[in-house]
Amino acid sequence: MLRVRDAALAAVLCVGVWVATGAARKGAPLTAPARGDSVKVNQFMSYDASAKTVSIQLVASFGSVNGGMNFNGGYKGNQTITVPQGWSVKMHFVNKDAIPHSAIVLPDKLPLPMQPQDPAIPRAYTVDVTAGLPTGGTDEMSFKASQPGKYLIVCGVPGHGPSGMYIGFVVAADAKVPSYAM
Ligand SMILES: [Cu+2]
Repeated sequence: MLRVRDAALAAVLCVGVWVATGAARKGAPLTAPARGDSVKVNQFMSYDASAKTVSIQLVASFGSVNGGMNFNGGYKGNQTITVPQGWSVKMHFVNKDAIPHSAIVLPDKLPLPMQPQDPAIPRAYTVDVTAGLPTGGTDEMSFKASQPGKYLIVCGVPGHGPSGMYIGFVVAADAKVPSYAM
């Protein structure tokens, strides 16, 4: 008897929560969440609009696409991350491949250099850009998206960029929030 009543009570509570969250969602503005609210764009990106910070997971070799020469499964620019001008970017790099990889932000200009030297945005590169980070290696890039323009996130290990290991990165003056096109 008690069990049945508990189940009924749980059902009532569930409906109550469902109605409450539905109502809250309906009334919440889409572009201006409260301070500290993290908005998840996809499995690789979330942001805080009031703090103007975006957090990006950059997985070198996310699956076997392009022979593992990819970031988050993207290669040859077929994914594009867009960040509003003036926002702070935190990019968490991890290498899931059996061979070393790294990351560096370069101007959107092809052909890519065989061995990238300087980043297009200050501090927008991982440690060991040329040698690459080993399997399981991680690093965090923190930089400001100050200069609007089109860039590429490229692997800095010699030959990997020209082999297609790059995705698009845009700093947009007219974007309100970050986005991730794939
Ligand atoms: Cu690489």
